[in-house]
Amino acid sequence: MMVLDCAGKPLDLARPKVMGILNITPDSFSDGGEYIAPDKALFQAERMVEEGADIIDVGGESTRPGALAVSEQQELDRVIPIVAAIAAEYPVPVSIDTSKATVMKEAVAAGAGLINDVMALRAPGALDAAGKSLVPVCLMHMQGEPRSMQSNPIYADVVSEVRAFLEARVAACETAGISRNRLLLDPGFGFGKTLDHNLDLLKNLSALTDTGLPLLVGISRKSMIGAILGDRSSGQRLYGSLAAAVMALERGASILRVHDVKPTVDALKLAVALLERP
Ligand code: 8Y7
Repeated sequence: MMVLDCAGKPLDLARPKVMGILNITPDSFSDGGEYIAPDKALFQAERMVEEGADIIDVGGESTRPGALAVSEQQELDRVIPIVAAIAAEYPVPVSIDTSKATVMKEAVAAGAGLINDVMALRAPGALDAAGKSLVPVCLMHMQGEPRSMQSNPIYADVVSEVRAFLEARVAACETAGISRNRLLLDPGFGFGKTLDHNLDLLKNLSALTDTGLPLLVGISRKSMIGAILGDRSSGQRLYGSLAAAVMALERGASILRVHDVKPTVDALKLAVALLERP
């Protein structure tokens, strides 16, 4: 059975796992120079752990379409104290959501047990930093870059192109000395994809499982759910997100990255009870 070693904290993927999202990004009322207070972030982390989160994903750079880039120092200042505090306080692994080599290095030094990179280690120095870290790495597919990725994404066959990209990144990792047993794959819902592309990927998610690498899926509250529900705002996408999480699980997802931990844990328990029934 597949058990990942996340900096000394085991993550057993025999059963699906829930990754709770902790964004340390400026709140919308600030001028961009501020970010959420550490005590608020830690309170949210504690709440997610109590609700049954198996991993806490800490991110300091918004990857939303059109989001502004964050400087390295700004990102470090935001995330490192939070990573250190959560890693020390709770038994669950902390995941660092970053594309920057320095942030990977510093976060792992502070106790992070997993690297979650939406750039799949394509940024300068990232392959080397992740390789030296010895923690598992999630490689995500993205077409284009966050600033412009949603302007006109085009694929001949989204499923096979995402798969080919991820396989190429796995090969690049292996060449850099990162062994397969440290890697997870993610199709990157919403990253350079139209609604149709996202639906094709979810429907055919199981086409990505035969690499043998675990799949991580992030669909929680994404615009594909808002679009299907009819222009629904992000706070009104919970029930749709739960349905999508269960369908991703049925199609082979091992880790679900979500905002709403408790509802997702409940939904996945029901799905597991059915899926494990002979
Ligand atoms: C994903 C992600 C985001 C995802 C992985 C959002 C950081 C956008 N989405 N990481 N990050 N997979 N692995 O809506 O789908 O949460 S940010």
